[in-house]
Amino acid sequence: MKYATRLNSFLRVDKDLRHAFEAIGKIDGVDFVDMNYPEHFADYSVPEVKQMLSDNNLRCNAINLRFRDKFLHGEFGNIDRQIAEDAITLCKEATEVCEQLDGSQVIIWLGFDGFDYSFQIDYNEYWDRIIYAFKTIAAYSKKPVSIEYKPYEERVHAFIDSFGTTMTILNEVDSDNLGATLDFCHMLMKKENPALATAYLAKRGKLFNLHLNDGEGSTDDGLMVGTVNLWKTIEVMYYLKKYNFKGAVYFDTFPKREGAVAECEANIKMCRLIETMIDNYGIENIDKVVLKQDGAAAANLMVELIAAANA
Ligand SMILES: [Mn+2]
Repeated sequence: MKYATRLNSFLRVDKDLRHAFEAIGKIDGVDFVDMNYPEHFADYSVPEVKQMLSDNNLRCNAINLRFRDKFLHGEFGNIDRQIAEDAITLCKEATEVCEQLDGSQVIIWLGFDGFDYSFQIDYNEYWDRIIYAFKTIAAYSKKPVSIEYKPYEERVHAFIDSFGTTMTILNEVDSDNLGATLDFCHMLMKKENPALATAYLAKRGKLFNLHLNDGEGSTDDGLMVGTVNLWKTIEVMYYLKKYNFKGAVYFDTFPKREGAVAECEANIKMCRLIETMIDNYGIENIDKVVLKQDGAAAANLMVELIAAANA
């Protein structure tokens, strides 16, 4: 499995991108970084970023859209049509930057598209504008584009709030260039079982990216991988391996009090342990248990997986 890490974890104290790349470049097991657009391109040009990545043996994974305050009332669904068009333009620019950096894809999380009150938006009108935007961007982009959903935060209700809404949009846009990015914490917030969406999308080649982290489920805690919902994390990893996920798994964790390097290394250590567990036990052997639809057999599998970690 390939791993990517979160740049902002390393920019918390020292804001210089160059130093962040140097620190990440030294971490064993992380070869990719995700970058935010336009946020991470304020101090260095795209060619300079490209050079710094290569100097540190790093590759660009995804370019993540970050919409600023101007989009407070919505991105693609903004009542001001010019602002909605500007949101699309920003996405188009991000796809060009992704191309120049040879990144894997562009991820669009619409933090402001949504509503806070009943009767605040016309859902069908809003829906059509979201579809129009994704159709436009997917057709324009030479790189794959994916939707990252989150049920709430910044809005009380995000418009694209769930696996179901995301899938309905993907089906309606119907572009090979458009897929989904799953975020483990976001799925917990929605009370979804992360492995279900992972299995469905990975089997169909629509899982463009996976954000691993952990949390208690109420908010986007960004805790280290596997520290709260270990079995759900192992189940997700099983489906990634079963369906041969080719992307880089991204650590979307937020070290607030921990050192960024130590926190990233803990994520890698946890992921490697999970990989060892699954590889030693064998995907086919897990398949056999899963096909039984037997709760006790599932519990026994968990005991055996613990033993398999040290086999
Ligand atoms: Mn995320």
